[in-house]
Amino acid sequence: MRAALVLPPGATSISQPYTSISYLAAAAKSAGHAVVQRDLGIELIHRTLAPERVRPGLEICGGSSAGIGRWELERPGASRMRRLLADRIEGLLKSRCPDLVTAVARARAILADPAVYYEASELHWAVRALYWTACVSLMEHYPWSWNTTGSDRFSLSAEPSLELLTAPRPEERIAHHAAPGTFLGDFYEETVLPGLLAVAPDYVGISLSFTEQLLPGLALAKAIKRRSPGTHVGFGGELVARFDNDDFPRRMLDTLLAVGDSVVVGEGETALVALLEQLDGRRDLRAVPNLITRDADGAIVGPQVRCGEDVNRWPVPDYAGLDLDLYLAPVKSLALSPSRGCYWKKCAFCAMSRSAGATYRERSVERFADDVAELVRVCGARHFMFMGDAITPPWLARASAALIARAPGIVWDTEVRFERAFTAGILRSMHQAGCRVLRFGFESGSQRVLDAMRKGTRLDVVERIIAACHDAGIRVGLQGFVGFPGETKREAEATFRFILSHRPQVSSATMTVFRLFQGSAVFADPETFGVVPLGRFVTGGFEYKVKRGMSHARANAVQQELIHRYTEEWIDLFNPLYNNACGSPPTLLYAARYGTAVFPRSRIYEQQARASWSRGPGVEDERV
Ligand code: B12
Ligand code: SF4
Repeated sequence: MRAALVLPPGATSISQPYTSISYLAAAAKSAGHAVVQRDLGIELIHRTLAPERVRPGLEICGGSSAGIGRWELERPGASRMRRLLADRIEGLLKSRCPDLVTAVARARAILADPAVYYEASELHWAVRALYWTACVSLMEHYPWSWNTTGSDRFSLSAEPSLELLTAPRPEERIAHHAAPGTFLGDFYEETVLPGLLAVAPDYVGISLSFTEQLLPGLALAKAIKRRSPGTHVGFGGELVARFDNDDFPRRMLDTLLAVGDSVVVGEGETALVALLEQLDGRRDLRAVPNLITRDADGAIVGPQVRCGEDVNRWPVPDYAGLDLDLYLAPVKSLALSPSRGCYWKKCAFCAMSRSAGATYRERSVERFADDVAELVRVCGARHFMFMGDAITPPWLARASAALIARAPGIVWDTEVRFERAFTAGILRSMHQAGCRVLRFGFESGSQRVLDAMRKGTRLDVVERIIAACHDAGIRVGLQGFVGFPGETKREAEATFRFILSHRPQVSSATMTVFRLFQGSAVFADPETFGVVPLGRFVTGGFEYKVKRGMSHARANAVQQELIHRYTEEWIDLFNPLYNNACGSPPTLLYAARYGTAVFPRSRIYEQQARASWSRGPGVEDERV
């Protein structure tokens, strides 16, 4: 069978591919199928930055703020953002480049240059140049726009996808966006379908992980079906796994199965291989685990069998099947998933990965080290992000020994809990094996709040591990948030003070605001946590009221107030471009270069951050 596996546009790192389709491709190939992979996210970014697509946007701008003002008259409601775009373009070009087309070329050169990349202001300018130029290019396609949190990830606006969740006739919208003459329709028709359909795939699998990919993924399915009605189009991924589990978006399954033919909910390797076998033979789709489809009468059926993966069964992910030269970084970095599921599972705010399910599984350290060695050999990568919900210290200790023996000279980062088992000795051997950054689910600097969250960590242990990481040469990133139900402003302040008082051992941090997620313990048992759900879905969670502590709005305001108050102390901890509290290739590359030393500071970033934070709540200026 011939299969094509696709990451639709919507949520894309410019420096590295997302994992899912390369895992699936490896499994399908090992079962004898031919597979092509496409990351349409990075392809769309390149298309958007092409000179012929930047120019119409520039014409709308008239190259000046006044021009943007004229454009805005015809599209009310976005004036602040358009003004900002004009300012940003002027700021971007000032004394650097004559025009945006030159700016893009220069930015690409910086991102490919193994020396200049490590000058923080240059890196920052290059990523901003691409981002703001991509925004200009999209002006003629309003309301499509790019968002970024200032990192290396460019996301398409989530609103069109979110609106689809509640739209009365979602299929009409999908058909509209799939049609030639529209932003996505033209991209698919001109850039995607010719190559994709040239291989005459029997099956096209579309991977949906993030909300922003929903409408683009469905429009792609529609466009494929229009050109090739006989091709089986299937969906899978973390986002659709949520549609299966939660009552609210389950109705989206109707839409997925109106546009495509099947949906895999949960892990996909066994399901994909079984599906390809059935499409090639008896076509009994009921035999395919984790698969939802329609029966002959059009009723939604399945999955009849559920299947979690034996993570040792499948070969190394097939990254060589992607065009890795499309990513914009001086070295290749790849993400690997050493474990699936979470072994702790108790944090009350967390809606763990749906596709991986509740069972924690680890790949054997020998196989994992061989995977890494293979990717070094085949793809020339030396930088790796080990991704999962949480990985245990004993596995990391054993994996370090295996990596030292089988894949010397690599560098990596990963995401962990503050476990007592992280001894100085384990951390030193992890560093020896190439670990340069650990990202911790820190959450709060108040022991009472940690206990209320059922986090299972102790601040004295946190302090010991932070110091031991620093001594071992490993950078520490803390992920925290304010506004857990019942939390007071004083407790939120304690979190900020904890982080700031542990510098320089803590080299970066993120501080978000609590969201009520379906699938979390707070959502399941609101009474216990003093929460009253209001039932309305908003971006990233559900609306709620609290019986005590800070409301969501108050938590937002407190978060902004504290960031504002501590701007100077916070500023280099918080740079989203190389913030090691979130996984990002620039961070790992910088950590590999600079170790635990303070990263070079980016003047451009700091000016922007001071300006936006001093404006107070509503730090929106990276969103156009
Ligand atoms: C790694 C990771 C990232 C990395 C990605 C880096 C990279 N290059 O890959 C980074 C740090 C960039 C990231 C960012 C974010 N992430 Co993230 N991330 C993860 C994480 C920890 C692992 C993902 C992974 O690699 N899994 C391994 C792969 C193999 O699994 P998979 O993608 O689920 O694919 C399997 C199945 O789903 C299925 N499948 C997938 N696609 C398809 C397609 C077909 C056709 C079929 C048949 C099957 C199938 O088969 C696959 C193999 O079994 C997950 C949590 C988790 N454990 O999954 C969160 C997770 C995906 N992230 C999440 C979120 C919220 C984010 C952010 C929005 C966070 C933020 N606030 O900034 C941003 C997104 C920014 C953006 N819009 O671009 C959520 C998504 C929730 C949702 N969809 O509603 C998750 C689930 C975490 C969580 N529990 O909240 N993330
Ligand atoms: S926050 Fe992390 S450690 Fe806690 S339950 Fe969720 S995935 Fe597991």
